[in-house]
Amino acid sequence: SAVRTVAAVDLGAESGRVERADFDGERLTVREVARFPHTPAPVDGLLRWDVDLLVRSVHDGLAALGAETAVASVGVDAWGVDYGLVRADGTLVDAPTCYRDPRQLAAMDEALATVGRDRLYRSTGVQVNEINTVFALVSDARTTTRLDDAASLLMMPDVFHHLLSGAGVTEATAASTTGLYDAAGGRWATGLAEELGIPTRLFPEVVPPGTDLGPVVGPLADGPLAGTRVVTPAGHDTASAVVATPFPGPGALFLSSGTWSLMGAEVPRPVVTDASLAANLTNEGGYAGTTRLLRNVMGLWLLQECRRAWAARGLEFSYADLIELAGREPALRSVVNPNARDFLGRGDMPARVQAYCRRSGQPVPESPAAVTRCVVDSLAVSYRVTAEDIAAVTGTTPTAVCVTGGGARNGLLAQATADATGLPVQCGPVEATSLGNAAAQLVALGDLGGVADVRAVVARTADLLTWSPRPDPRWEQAAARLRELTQDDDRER
Ligand code: LFR
Repeated sequence: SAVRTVAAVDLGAESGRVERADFDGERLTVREVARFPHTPAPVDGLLRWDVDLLVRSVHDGLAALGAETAVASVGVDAWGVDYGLVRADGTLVDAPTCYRDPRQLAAMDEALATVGRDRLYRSTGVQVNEINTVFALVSDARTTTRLDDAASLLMMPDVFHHLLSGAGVTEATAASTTGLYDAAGGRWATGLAEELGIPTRLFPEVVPPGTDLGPVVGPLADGPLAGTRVVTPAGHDTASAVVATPFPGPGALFLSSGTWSLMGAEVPRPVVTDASLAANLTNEGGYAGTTRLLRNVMGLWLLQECRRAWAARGLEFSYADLIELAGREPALRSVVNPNARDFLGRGDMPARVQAYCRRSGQPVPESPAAVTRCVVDSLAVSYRVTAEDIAAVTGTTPTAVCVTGGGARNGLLAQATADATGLPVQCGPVEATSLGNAAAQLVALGDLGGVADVRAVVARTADLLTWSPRPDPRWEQAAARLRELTQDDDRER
């Protein structure tokens, strides 16, 4: 049968990709056309993304794909929370800032002092997290003039959809990461914004994933992408990953594992209760009106930053090397709270892990192997605690964990996750985000029926590997230790 080709642009915090997605009616495959590492750097006092590099790379990747085949549509997903400020004439005010700027910590504390945790949570359903857009905007409003010139705010995927189609709208899953969008009400939390001094004129119209934003415009329209539509997928990368997560059955949790580990349950509507507030579980928008009830766990960022620090000292390790070395270390000597503020910013990560262990009276991991083991164990224990919290908040016992993204390749972490949670851990596909992005476009084009169809196709196409839990009471003790450490960390704020 005829093959349909769409372009999935997936922008992660470490690298961006332009993927060619082909659907032949049976199988959905993606192939990388272009990949471009990128990194934020300080400009004019703020940590910012290299948006020019991203724009150029997306353009070149799409041009290359268009030169090789007809592309029915293009859609962009990206990491959450960051945004571009757009002037009335459609140009960006300046380069988008990065959520790892330390300014966000002070802004969060200010917002907590102004309106309180309860108000922040209950008006949006979003966990109170330093990285949220709301805190960047509080900082913008109080310490800069960058909002003065801005007519609207577009989330990162929308910035690219805007360039490609001219449409100045925000896609709902991306909006749901801001901490300024009322998940249950399906509208911007304008009252909260006003109390925080954030101008509500910035909030654009919100559209659901799968919206056709029009034809490609500009230089690409005159050549390789003539006739190509711009169709927004679930713009938040994690939401796209969940679209293409092949859940083996009811009660399975997703775990999108990349720079961050996003672990949660797909639920029909937001859960905003005393228990979810206490657990600080977030309600992010999902595909087709679903809610992703999840926790952000700091994720492989910890290892990415360790690798950067070791490389700076002349020690080059691949992930495979580190995993292999760590596998020979004894498990569970020390655990850290991956979500401690200590680890959010950039800088010498091994030293921060060691300092945390020392401060909390645990053995200090010295070698790269021991530090990696500590990180892997800490992530696995965090997944256990998260699974327990989700079970408590939803009243549903989890049945499996489905790992997608680059972390699905990490066998040591997968086995540790199975052992820690006591659940089977299904790994794959690694490219879930791009697959989910492409699939939402294919549904909009009428080639796929809906999310159940998508997951059946993905399950059929992907190589999935399942890890079985090995009972070991030490994980339960480690979970108790992590809960204590987390309480201490929160108290110190
Ligand atoms: C994953 C992700 C997370 C979001 C974090 C910051 O790439 O989008 O879901 O919380 O990055 O944007």
